[in-house]
Amino acid sequence: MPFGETITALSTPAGEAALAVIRLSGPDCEALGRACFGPRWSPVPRQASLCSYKSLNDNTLDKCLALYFAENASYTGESMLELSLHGSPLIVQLVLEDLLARGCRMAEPGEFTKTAFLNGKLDLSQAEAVADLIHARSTRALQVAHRQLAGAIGQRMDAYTKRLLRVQAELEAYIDFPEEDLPEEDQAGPINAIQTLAADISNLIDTQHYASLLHDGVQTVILGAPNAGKSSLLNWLAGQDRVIVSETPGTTRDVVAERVVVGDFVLQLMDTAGLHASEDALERLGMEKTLAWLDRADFYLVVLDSASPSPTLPEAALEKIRAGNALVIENKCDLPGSTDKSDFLPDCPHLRLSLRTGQGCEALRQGITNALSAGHHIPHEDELVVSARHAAALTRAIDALQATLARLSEGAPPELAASDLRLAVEAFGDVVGKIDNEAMLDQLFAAFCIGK
Ligand SMILES: Nc1nc2c(ncn2[C@@H]2O[C@H](COP(=O)(O)OP(=O)(O)OP(=O)(O)O)[C@@H](O)[C@H]2O)c(=O)[nH]1
Ligand SMILES: [Mg+2]
Repeated sequence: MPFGETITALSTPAGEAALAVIRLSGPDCEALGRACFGPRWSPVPRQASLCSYKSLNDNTLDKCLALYFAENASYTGESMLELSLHGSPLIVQLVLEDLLARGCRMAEPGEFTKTAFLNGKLDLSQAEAVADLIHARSTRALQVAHRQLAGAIGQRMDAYTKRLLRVQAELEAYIDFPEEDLPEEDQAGPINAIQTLAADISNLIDTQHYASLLHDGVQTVILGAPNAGKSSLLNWLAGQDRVIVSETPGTTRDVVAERVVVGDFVLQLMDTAGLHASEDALERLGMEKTLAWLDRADFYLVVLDSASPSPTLPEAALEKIRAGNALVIENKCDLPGSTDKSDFLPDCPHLRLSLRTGQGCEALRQGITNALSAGHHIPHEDELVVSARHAAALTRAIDALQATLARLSEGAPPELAASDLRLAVEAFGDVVGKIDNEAMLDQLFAAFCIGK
């Protein structure tokens, strides 16, 4: 197998398209190119050349553009070849079959990026950013992923490590100069430095919730009494007639989900069955589902019919709404009997509008963004945002810093206190992937798509 160490995969979506890109990475991409395009092919790195792809049995499979990357100057760090073929599923299949016949191996999901990580081209937080970039659904999510891909998290971990090493050096100085010889303000130095560092790390950990809102979307439950206009709200936000709207109360019985983008947020909207006292078994099942969804929600849109008396929602639901983040929509303000409902859930922001006439609806998107921004810690654009995995490692760092502080306050010898700091440095290393656990790496990269 001459090209046994070369991996390959289709890097564009399967199916008919204008173009299809097949990627190859391995030590012998230049020789492989010559085998497929003819012995005279001599690529200039990063310059496309028009080539005829000939299979092992000498059939021309396609005319394609070949882009060659030299070892150490490519995404993976190995030599690489990218073939832009005509986007025919048959051509793709024949070319891949031919590459496998020449000894190449199909890449695992995320294997190109994993190779880049293993060759030191990306740290782990940057590799994760590649997946985030591909899956980003809002411009803010893109911005966060771009920043992470540029290495911002790695730089922050380096800065934290430097701060810790300074503290460690100061503590080691105490080993040489016994405590009683040092002025008090010098003893306070390392303690203050550790406390400030712990506070900085804790602020960074707080951004993980926002990261999950960005990546998984804001789980948003639309709830209220039957007929209030919940399904009308979902349709308005989705910009289409996604769910049935009718004057019959109890129209919606199942939970219907729809993803919409509102400002910087992606909302996973859940339209639910109306909440009220009902003897109907099917309706009661629907309501049980609604209540179960409330536990998993990040945000509540409570819809009221402002022309009817305020609804009696189950106390369990009201408790969750009060403790959470909600916006009350006083709908049907076009009806003559409509009255102000600001005394219902008075601590939540309210909007008065009509989903039928559109009156007041222009404020809806901004109202949702405002309510979400008020209820969640939204990092400033310049702030770093970390994932749950990063936050878990950073929490270990904080634990180590607290342990150091405790030892220092107990008057333990400085060398003992300094030894805990090493654990914090290791935790910073875990964030950027100085990880030697093969199983964990496999799990991380398995979440990528094939060809990335
Ligand atoms: N006048 C008026 N009618 C509205 C407004 N919004 C919705 N409706 C009407 O109210 C009725 C119920 O609307 P839906 O959106 O189906 O209400 P729902 O809360 O989903 O109802 P259920 O699924 O049965 O719980 C429909 O006939 C809508 O056309 C509004 O702003 N003004
Ligand atoms: Mg409905």
